[in-house]
Amino acid sequence: MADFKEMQDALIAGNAAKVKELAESAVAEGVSAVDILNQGLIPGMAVIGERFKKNEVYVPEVLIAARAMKTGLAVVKPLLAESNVEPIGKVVIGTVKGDLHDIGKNLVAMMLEGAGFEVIDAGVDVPPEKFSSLAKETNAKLIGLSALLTTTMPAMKDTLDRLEADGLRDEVKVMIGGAPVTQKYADEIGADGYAPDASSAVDLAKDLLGIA
Ligand code: B1M
Repeated sequence: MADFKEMQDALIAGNAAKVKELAESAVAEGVSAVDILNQGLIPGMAVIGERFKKNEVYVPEVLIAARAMKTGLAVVKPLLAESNVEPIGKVVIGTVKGDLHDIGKNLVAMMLEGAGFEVIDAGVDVPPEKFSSLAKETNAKLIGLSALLTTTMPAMKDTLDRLEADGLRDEVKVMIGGAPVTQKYADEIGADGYAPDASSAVDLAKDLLGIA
């Protein structure tokens, strides 16, 4: 029988090989993708998120756990597609134009995936028009913008302006983050929210989309 506690513990410890093995044997036993996600992988990542928020673990542990989470997700992803499980929400995320930093953005993307969101990762150095066209194509109602340089923060405002010009601003919420970004800056440029770290970004994404 699938041992979800063992799966959570392996994920929290960042043991990707063990997570893969446990997820694969759960699949072989006929456990559903939803149960593997909701009872094994997501609660494990939630523990890491809470510990990260309280400074009980740091970026390296989170990245290692996130990699283990990704390994588990890769095992269940094909089953999820088959069982038509609806994601809780869709997010387009990327690092803004001119900015190549992606470690924080990737962490936010992984935590969102871990919380059940479908994440469309636009990558780095993403121009405003690309965010806008991706939101339109995918019908995502949330865009996440990451910037690590003070010189690239204005590209966040440019992206909001682009969404406005494309008539999407009322339909799409925009959350922003990255080391130099602040709540004050989010208020100044009219973003819908700011998150200081990856687990707060998950809470904010749920808030903005009205997900309990
Ligand atoms: Co760069 N770099 N870098 N760099 N780099 C910084 C950002 C810098 C602060 C270093 C310094 O001088 N002390 C400085 C910026 C100064 C400033 O603008 N005020 C800087 C500079 C100047 C540069 C270059 C210009 C250097 C040069 O070439 N002269 C250059 C720019 C390249 C470019 O982007 N065009 C450059 C290049 C690079 C590398 C390529 C070498 C590498 C990036 C590798 C990569 O990302 N693949 C790099 C790195 C690694 C850093 C530091 C050391 C670490 C950044 C990082 O990954 N942190 C950084 C110094 C620092 O931050 N202490 C620095 C770990 C990561 C988990 O944290 O990204 O903050 P962070 O993400 C957090 C939160 O911010 C938040 O959640 C994450 C997890 O908690 N968050 C969000 C992030 N995005 C979010 C989005 C959200 C919500 C929350 O919603 C959507």
